[in-house]
Amino acid sequence: MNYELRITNCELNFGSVSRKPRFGIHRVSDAETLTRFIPWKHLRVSFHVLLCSVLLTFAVESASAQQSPPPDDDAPEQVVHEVGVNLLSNGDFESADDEDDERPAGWVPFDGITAFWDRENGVDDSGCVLLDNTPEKDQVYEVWERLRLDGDREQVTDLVPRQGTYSTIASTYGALCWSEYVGVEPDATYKLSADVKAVGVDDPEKQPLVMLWLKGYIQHRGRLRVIYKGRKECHDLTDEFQNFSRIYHPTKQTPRVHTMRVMLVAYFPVGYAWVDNVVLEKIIEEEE
Ligand SMILES: [Ca+2]
Repeated sequence: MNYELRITNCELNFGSVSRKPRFGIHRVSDAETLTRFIPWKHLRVSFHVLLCSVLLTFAVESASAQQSPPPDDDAPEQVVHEVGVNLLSNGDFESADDEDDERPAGWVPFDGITAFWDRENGVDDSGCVLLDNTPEKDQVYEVWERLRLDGDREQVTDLVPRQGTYSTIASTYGALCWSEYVGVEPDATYKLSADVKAVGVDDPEKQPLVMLWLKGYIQHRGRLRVIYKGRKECHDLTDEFQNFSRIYHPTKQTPRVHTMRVMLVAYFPVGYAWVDNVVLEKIIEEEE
């Protein structure tokens, strides 16, 4: 049991997105966030709960380590990728979905409150994704809950007035979006890169922290479960695009991973971020 896997399976539970954050333990879902972005006032109030959660998690992990791993009940056929080919079909956000020309192809439909298809502020005035972490978090939770229940993804136009820096979604989950799923080639090395720019709202010198996540999944009991994740933190952003990249080994420590996807997130500080030319490609890693 390696440390990264333990962290993957030990997350603070924010429960239903319609409620305020609360602490606990849960299996990883796509709604997790980093503990470091939880407001400190919540951490202080709930420290004893957090401590109990961590202790309980280690107990659970120790117990589960004694057992055989859960079966991968519907693993797809193994894939083989060509080196240097972008595995994301619309990483440059230029193509519209076949069934809805108001949203880009190749990406999980954006939530319409923290993520938007911006068709003119990408590289060379092209299309990109705009991540806006300025909305009030309680309103975002309501929208996400509505999306979960009925899939309504209309753009939210009646934003409630912002109460302050720490009442925004920037202070908890951040603004986010997901790519389509892509098969994973066993033992392959991947590079994820993107062009990123951002502007701060409360302080022009403090731009949102953008992260390029790669998440790896297994199929278990009829649903995909995250057992691998890694991120590239994009610091020192400006209003000019910069390219960021990181190398990932999704099956090195978690060999059962067979599916992956990209998650783009704009965390605190409060502001706007634009991401374009997202490239996920198999590479041949040079030996040092
Ligand atoms: Ca573009």
